[in-house]
Amino acid sequence: MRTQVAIIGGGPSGLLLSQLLMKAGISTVVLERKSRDYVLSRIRAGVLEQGMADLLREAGVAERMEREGHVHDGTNLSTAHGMFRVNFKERVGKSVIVYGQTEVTQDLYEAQDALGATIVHEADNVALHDVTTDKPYVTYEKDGQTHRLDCDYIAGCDGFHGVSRPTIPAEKRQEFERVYPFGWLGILSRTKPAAEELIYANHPRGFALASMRSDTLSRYYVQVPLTDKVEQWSDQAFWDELRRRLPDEVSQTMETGPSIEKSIAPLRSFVNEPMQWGRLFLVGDAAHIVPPTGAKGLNLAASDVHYLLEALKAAILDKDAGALDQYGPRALTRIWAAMRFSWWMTTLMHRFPDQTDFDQKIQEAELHQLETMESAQITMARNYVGLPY
Ligand code: RFL
Ligand code: PHB
Repeated sequence: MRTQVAIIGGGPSGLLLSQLLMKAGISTVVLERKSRDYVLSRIRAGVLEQGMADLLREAGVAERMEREGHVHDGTNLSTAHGMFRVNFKERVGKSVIVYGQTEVTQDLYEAQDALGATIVHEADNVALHDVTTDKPYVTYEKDGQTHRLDCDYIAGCDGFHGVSRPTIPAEKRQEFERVYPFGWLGILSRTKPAAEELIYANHPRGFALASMRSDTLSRYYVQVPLTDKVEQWSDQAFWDELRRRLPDEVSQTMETGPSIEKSIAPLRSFVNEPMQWGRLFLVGDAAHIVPPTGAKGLNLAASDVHYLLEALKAAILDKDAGALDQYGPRALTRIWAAMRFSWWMTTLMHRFPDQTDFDQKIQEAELHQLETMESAQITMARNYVGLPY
């Protein structure tokens, strides 16, 4: 088989890139390790920046998002002294859209089907070859047979645990990492959301987040020690803990019910540099991870897709190969800004096991600034709604 761009990974990065390239007249093949049902069963991000929403519009996959997504003009922050709101619309004139990653992925699959895309699911032992030559190729196994895919370029969209990043020799790349000493226990439930907008809560017992997917589907998280196992947490124990950490007025009226999904995610900040190795380009979680506080992961994957799309179009359609070298540096500037914001918001909102009384006071002072200082709110709002591409 031969294609112009081989895409490793059929998550949101891979599918969005494939969709946009195909619309530009560039051929793609997507190789995904899991089944389609498995990919669509993953519950992940829920908040889309305007830049990502615009990219979905450009890709022709925004119809359901426009219909079912909810525009949020601000967010709530809860502290020991009560709750306050940062009004994004008022501070920076922009909003975010609450629409699940699972829905985005579903919409992308349907759009790809409509374009007749080639997406190989359950592709095992994907391996990248000759990526520093002008004739790279990919091999994989499917139904017990080995296949070869020849291509001009490879996009590594295979997430944090994929094969693309380790294809770059260890001595040719650098990893920047911070691992946080806690995780997020999350549940999805068929209940009315606790509030109209998200609530990020800083509480002495630990962080909590009240989020949602729709008017009838809620997503909640509580900070837990890394040693906790999901089996230890009954639904009742989760709701009790969440209630303790959210403001009383919210806890008292909050609807609870059986969880549809429950899982623990570790928190980490991670960047791999460079993002390009010969004709291989890393995109999304394959190149970087942010802690979910701040909702930047999926949105960063989208901005990577935008930069790589521009570079591949210039190289393939306009024969401007130099544009490809600009992909990594352009993407990384935005990635590090989002790294800083996600790290800041994680540090501001969580209880750290080794937090001293001094650290605690600084956290409180910073929250107070955010509550009372317009310039602090502008900075937060500008980052939360997404920096320009
Ligand atoms: P993905 O989604 O991990 O997709 C990678 C795909 O590659 C496949 N794959 C392989 N395929 C072939 N061969 C191999 N060897 C392969 N290895 C892996 C995988 O099966 C998979 O299908 O990466 P992608 O596309 O870069 O997308 C990134 C986003 O998924 C991620 O950044 C976000 O989910 C992060 N995130 C959030 N981001 C936001 O912008 N807003 C949020 O509100 C938000 N909340 C979250 C989140 C992530 C979370 N978890 C569980 C990590 C909340 C949580 C709890
Ligand atoms: C979510 O709804 O899953 C979500 C929302 C905001 C975040 C993280 C996760 O910061």
